Amino acid sequence: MEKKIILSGIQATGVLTLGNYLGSLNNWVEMQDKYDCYYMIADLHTLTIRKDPEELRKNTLALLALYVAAGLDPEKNTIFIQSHIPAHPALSWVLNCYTYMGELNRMTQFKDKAAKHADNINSGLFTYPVLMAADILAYNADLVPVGDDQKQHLEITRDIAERFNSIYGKTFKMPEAYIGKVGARIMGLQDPTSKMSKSAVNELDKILLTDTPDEIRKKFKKAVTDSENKVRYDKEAKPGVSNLMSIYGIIKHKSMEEIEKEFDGKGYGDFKSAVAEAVVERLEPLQKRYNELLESPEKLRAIYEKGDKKAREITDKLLKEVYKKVGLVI
Ligand code: ATP
Ligand code: LTN
Repeated sequence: MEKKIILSGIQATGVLTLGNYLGSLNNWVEMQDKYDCYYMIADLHTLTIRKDPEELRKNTLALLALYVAAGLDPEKNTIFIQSHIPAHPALSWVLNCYTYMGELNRMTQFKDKAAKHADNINSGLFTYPVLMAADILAYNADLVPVGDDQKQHLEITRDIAERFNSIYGKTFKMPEAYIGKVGARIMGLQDPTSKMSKSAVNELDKILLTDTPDEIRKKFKKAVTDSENKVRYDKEAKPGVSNLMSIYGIIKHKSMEEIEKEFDGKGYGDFKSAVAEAVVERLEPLQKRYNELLESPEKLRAIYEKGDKKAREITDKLLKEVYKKVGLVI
């Protein structure tokens, strides 16, 4: 039987957080044996927010290094850079003409980002989901592993695909979001009612994948909990503790009940240090590989060049089919 196709990507906006890792990258690693996987660095999407050019270039290669350091095997997965594949923006243009302003107006990420960057509400920010739809549809992806916050973008991708298919006959496969049961939304350590985000201003709110063991310990020690001093999962009443339990559960492959049992009779101090140690232990080998890879840019180049080539072959074919269907001379 043919393997199902997976596609996903992350923007090159800076160092990833533990939320990005547990919500997406970690799931990708677990999928690499079972599926035909395409993982890209979404550098074109990053242009929607103004960035220093040198910083963007650096972030792009750093993110690639992080993909590999997190466990994505370049031999098993197609790892590539979005801007190196001309079919993405080309298909995105066509799809723009099959997407309504009203649909884009409903996107919560657009509203959030527009509010955060009121001085630069550019049309790229508005049509961001269409480029994302092109990323996905260009590979006939079956599944798209993302965190819960990207669900709406998957829905609009399906709407666009369905609209196009109903006009021109079956062209695109209907993709589905693949959202991990746990870790879909890791919350901030200081504000456990909103998601941990790499752009958070409060450094204590987020664990960066490049944090040192001491920084990680310090941040968990200061994580907001409650006054009950009992390790019990209750997302509404105990958002802080429940978030720490989710983090611990994913890393240790334990259910919430098992964690409650493990820390029965113990206070938050013990629990927090156990969570911190689990995270440190998980991130240490990742950081070592990451630093090694950053030292060898030629290795990184070889990885993306190989991925780019395969991605180009696949998408060129699909783009031609789309051009033909809409009436362009090919
Ligand atoms: P920014 O702060 O710049 O908006 P971000 O931290 O929200 O960035 P993205 O680049 O938008 O990160 O997302 C990368 C991937 O990580 C996506 O699949 C997203 O769903 C996932 N993700 C982001 N934040 C979390 C989180 N707190 N918990 C789980 N998954 C997350
Ligand atoms: N919008 C996503 C990044 C992204 C993506 C994609 C994810 C761009 N293109 C295609 C999955 C599939 C984000 O902000 N995390």
